[in-house]
Order: sequence, then structure tokens, then C-alpha cells
Amino acid sequence: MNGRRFFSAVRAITKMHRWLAIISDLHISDGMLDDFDDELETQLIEFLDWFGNLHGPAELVLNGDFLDFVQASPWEGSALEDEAIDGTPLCFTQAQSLEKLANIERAHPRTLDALKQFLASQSHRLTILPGNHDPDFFWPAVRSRIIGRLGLHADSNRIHFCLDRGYRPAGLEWLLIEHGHRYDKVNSFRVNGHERWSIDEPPILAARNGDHRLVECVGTRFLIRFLNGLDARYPYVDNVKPFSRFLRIFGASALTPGWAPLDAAIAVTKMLGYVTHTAFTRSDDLLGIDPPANVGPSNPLVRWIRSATDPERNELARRLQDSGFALDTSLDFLADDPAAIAPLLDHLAREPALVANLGEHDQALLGTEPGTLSLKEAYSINETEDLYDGAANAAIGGINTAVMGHTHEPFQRAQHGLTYFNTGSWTRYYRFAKEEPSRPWRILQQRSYETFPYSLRYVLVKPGEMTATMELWRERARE
Ligand SMILES: [Mn+2]
Repeated sequence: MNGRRFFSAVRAITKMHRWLAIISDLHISDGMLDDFDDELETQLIEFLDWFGNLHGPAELVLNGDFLDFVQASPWEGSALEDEAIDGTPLCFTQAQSLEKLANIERAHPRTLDALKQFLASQSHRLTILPGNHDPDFFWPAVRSRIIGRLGLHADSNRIHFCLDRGYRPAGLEWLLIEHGHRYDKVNSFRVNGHERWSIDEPPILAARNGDHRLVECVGTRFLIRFLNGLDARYPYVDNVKPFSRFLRIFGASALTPGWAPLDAAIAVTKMLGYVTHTAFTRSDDLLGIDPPANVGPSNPLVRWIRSATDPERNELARRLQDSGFALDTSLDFLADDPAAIAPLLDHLAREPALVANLGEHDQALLGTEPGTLSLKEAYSINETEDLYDGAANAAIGGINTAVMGHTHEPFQRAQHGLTYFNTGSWTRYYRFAKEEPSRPWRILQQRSYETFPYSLRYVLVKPGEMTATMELWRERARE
């Protein structure tokens, strides 16, 4: 719906005092990669019931990554990606986003019914800000479908998609709400240095064949190419956020001999190669990582081939041939041939299942001292601080409170006249120690409530009040 119409329509409502609650990062998808499990879904439904039954009108703000289109099925295959004429990476078409949405709807009728129930009260409203996992809300057909599913008419003024960089609720001009991904270079939607994230410049471009597709940020490509395929085996691989922490704790361990099985090592090798050589030569020199060479003795695949037993090598050769990979020499010879090892690495990165359960003789080594990934000293990204700095810069024109999400790390700071809240996430998170060394990947395989607790937070503005507070809805902490 059209933004101007929204604002004129809302004025009347804002004269009345209303409750306002902000949550983010629910990452609702479907199937194997879905992070929104039954327990979390029940918590959300109870929250909606509570919030919808406070005395008076209420506005719920879903501040980005409400739905996770990147991980909703279908989540693999070359049809999901393309590029613009200038090489800008692109991902889903509108039709693909709609197919994903249909699958999300099938997996989570309870959530959508609860939102519909919330909106059944004629004085309640819903505002949805897209995040980096749901830029799909920039597609008109995706918005229409959600509006219909929530029982509203197409021209309803009680649902608002904020297709702009930030949301300043009418009547609460002191408050700025943003998902925050635009301050995170891995997940911002920049095309040739220019941000595309507004109605006039949506993150949608034509591919070479003329089809319109979403712009694919680096983080999304990272998931589609490298992590989604591992998520079936390591269900929590995508719960370790932000990205810099994932790299420090698990990326590093994947490249430490003996600390990760081969599929993880290959995925991280490929991912770092992509991040370093493709993604950031296009924008800023971000991470400054020294990736392991794609070829040569430090490559984890070469290392594995050299240390494997004959039966293990034969098993990999058999799996490769079954998968259609033309293996016209022995793996031993291949390991010495840079020109041959690169396509094999590509193939295995696309099909990590081929090396599942290989390389795990290294399990015996788990628990010994990890080596170190050579991260350049320039590598000092800190998303939590980057988003706070972004909020401090964006807080102009009477704004004294900023609310963001995205990092999945709850955070609060009041300083220099600005109160900043990060509401964290409504998914389980990896509980880490302050100076955590590398951890073995097997942790990511465990469906462990102890390692992956949750802490569900919301920011609340009470009717007529001029301040916001961050509240804890429910949590499950490690015992
Ligand atoms: Mn996000």
C-alpha cells in the first residue's frame, strides 16, 4: 500500500493514545531449516494474546526478519540466483518469494491465525519492516498475500509495510525504529555503493534475461551457497550471530585440522574465498581475512585427501562418481593439481552431503588445542557497536530513542541524549563466553536447549508516555 495514504489514515488513530510494542528477528520459515520451533511459536502466540488484550488500541511493530525467506523452502538450487548485467548478485523472483511464503504459511498457521486474531480488534494495527531475510516484502504480491491471510482488505489502514530506511511512528516523533542491517556491511543492500532500500529504489533489479529479482546481499549469498546446505546436519549453524562471531568461533575452528568434519571445512573455505575475492572487492574492503588458499597444501580438502586412508579415499571417489562428477584421475593425483582441485571444491561445496561423515576420524582430536585462523589485524568488525553508531548518527530531528534488531544480541545503552535498544531475537541463540576460543562443530549438531537458550524481548511504549522500555517476555536460560 501507498505510504502517503498510510500517514494520512493514521493521523486520526494517533490522536488516541495507543500501546506500541516492537519485536524483531523471528526468522519464521519452514522445514528443515526453520528456527522457529513449537516452543518459540507458543511463546509468540501467548505474547500476541497478551498484547492484544491490553486496555486500548495497540500497534505491533515487526522490526525485520519476521519471516525468513532465505531459509524457507525451496532453499537450494541454481534457479534461486542470477545476476544483473553489471554482475550485481540477485536472488529470488516474485514467484519464488510467493512459493516460499506459501510454504511458510503451511508450516505456521498458528502464528498467522494469532496475528489475524490480534488484528480482529478494529483498533489494533500491525507495522512490518522488512529485514535482510525478508526484503521479499518489497514485492507487491507478497504484501497482498499477507494482507489477505491476516483477514484485512487490500486498502486497510491497519497494516503498514514500512518500505523505507526507518520507521517513525506518527505521534511518537521521538522514536526511530529500524532493523539495522544497513549498518552491517555483510547484510546491507548496496549496489555499486548506493543503498537500495526504499519505495522509489527497492532492492529489486533486472537480471540478464530481464526477470526482476531481489538484490542478494553478501549474507544471503553466504546462506544460500554455503550454510543452508549444512543446516540439515548442523541445525544451529545459522543461530550463531552476528556474522563476525560465527567466523571467530566456528569459521576458525572449521579450518583447524581436526576441529571440524570435511563438509564444514569445505563450506568455510569456499565462503571465505567468496567473501574476500568476490564480495568485498565489489564494495568496501570489509573483513580483511586471509582465507586459506583455495588450492595448495593448506586447503582442507587437500589435507584430508593426503591424510585419509585408502578405503576413505575410495569411498569419496565412489560418491563423487555417483553424483556425476567426472573423476578421471585418482584423488591422490588430484590433490597435487591446483587446476583440478578447484572444481572439486566447488562441487563439494554445492553438495556437502557427499562428504558427510567423512573426515570424522579427526573426532579423536577434538578437545585438543585449536590452531588459529589467520585473521588479519584489520579484522575487528563488531556489529553490535556498528548498529549503535548507526543509531547515534541517524538520531536527528527530535529523536531520542532508537530501536533496532538484526544482531540477535540484546543490548541497551543510554548516552549523549540517545537511548538505544536492540531487542535481540525471537530465535534461540548461541550462548558464548566473553573470550570464547574456537569450538568444535559438533556443538551445532546438538538439539540442545542448554547450549541454545532463548531470551524473548520487546520494547514497549505505554499509552501517552514519552519513553520506551525494553522488557523481557520469556526466557529459557541455561540451567
Ligand atoms: Mn537481520
